[in-house]
Amino acid sequence: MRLFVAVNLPPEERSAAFRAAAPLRDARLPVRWVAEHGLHITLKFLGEVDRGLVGGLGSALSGAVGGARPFEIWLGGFGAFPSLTRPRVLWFGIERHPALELLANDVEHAVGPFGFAPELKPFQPHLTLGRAARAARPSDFRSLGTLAAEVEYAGVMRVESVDLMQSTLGRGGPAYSVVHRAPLACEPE
Ligand code: 2AM
Repeated sequence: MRLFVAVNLPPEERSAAFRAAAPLRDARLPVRWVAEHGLHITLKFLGEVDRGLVGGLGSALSGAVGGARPFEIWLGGFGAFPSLTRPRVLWFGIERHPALELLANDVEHAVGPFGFAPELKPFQPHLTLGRAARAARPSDFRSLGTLAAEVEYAGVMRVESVDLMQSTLGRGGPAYSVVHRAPLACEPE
């Protein structure tokens, strides 16, 4: 099964982010847009994983993040990887927050013993809104700078859990489901 580790948004915030990205979707760019329910912050992509590892991965994640306190992060700002002029991934940004960096680090340590190598690239938290079509050319995105200026979004959310997610690829795009929820420490100090 295809797995990844993510922070999911509360439904109201997910909806607000999706609505804020409407001017981009309306512009008919050669982009495969992520459906509202598919918006999430990826902490670690695991890829194809043996089903037998799910229980162990879930326990390891719970153990790794269970000591962290819930915290709030700000979302907003539109951008693209690698750039707005040659976009492959279009996103809303996530405030750089030490607690989120630590959480991503905890996740790396939790999954490492299962054979998942740490990311070589620095963690750049983002909310993927869409991915450029394979055949898209840079000239298709000439309007993106102007459009970006029209997009207004500033959100805030509380990070209370880390989720082990399954991605099932289908014709209408991937469907995501939570296979294990690892809550951050909820009890008062
Ligand atoms: P993204 O948020 O940066 O787009 C589920 O497929 C998630 O795993 C996606 O949201 C994507 O993160 C990430 N992902 C998918 N395929 C990947 C790959 N081959 N390498 C790294 N991350 C991937």
